[in-house]
Amino acid sequence: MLKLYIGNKNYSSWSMRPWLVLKKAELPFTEELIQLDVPGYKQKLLAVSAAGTVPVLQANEQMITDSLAISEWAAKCVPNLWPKDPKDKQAAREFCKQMQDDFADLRNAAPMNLRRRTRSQLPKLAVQDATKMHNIWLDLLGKHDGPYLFNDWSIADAFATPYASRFVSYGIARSSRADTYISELMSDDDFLEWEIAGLSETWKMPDTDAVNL
Ligand SMILES: N[C@@H](CCC(=O)N[C@@H](CS)C(=O)NCC(=O)O)C(=O)O
Repeated sequence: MLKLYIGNKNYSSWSMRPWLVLKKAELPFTEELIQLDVPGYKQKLLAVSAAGTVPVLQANEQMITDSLAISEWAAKCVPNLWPKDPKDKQAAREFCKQMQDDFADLRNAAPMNLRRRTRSQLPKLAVQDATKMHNIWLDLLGKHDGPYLFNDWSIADAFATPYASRFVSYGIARSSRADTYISELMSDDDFLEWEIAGLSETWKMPDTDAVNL
C-alpha cells in the first residue's frame, strides 16, 4: 500500500513532482492532503516527516521524505521513469537536483500558484533565474527529439512542471520552442488532473497570494 502525503495542490510544487511520477509509474496510491499554513499544520507535517515537510511517501513501513527520493524509489519499482541512455540518465538526475537546489530567486518571487495569471515585471534576480532555466530547457530539448527534455517523459519533466506553471502564471517571456515544451507539460493529463483539483481548492495561502508583482 502506498500513501502520498502532499500539500495544497494549488501551491505545493514539491508535492506535485512525486505525485506526477507515481501517476506516470501507474503505481496505485492513496493521498492525504495536509493543508499548509493553517494553525496546527506543522504538527501534522512533523507527525509524518522529521523535516516537517511534504511530500512524504509511506510505502509499507517506510516513510520516504523528499520529492527526489520518492521519485528514485518509484524508478526502482517501475522501469523507464529515467531515460534509458546512461549519460542521459545521469544528466536527468543532475537536472532534478538542480531544479531542487537552485533557482531560489525565481521560486521566492514567483511561488507556484496555479490560479494566478499576471504579467507584471519580476525582480531582476528572478528574471535571471528564469532565463537560466529557459536556456537549460532549450539546451536539453536541442539535444533530443522531444517532445520532452530527454525524448520520452521522465522524472526530469516532473521536476520541470512546477516551473513551467510559473512561466504561465507570471507571464514569463520564453522562446517558441520553450513555449511548445511548456504547453506539452501543461496539457499532460496527469498535470490537468492535479490542476483541476488545485483550482477547486477553496482555501488560500494569503502570503503567497499577496506576492505583489
Ligand atoms: N526538498 C524537499 C522540500 C519539501 C518542501 O519544502 N515542502 C514544502 C511544501 S511545498 C513544505 O512542506 N513546507 C513546510 C512548511 O511550509 O512549513 C523536497 O524536495 O521534497
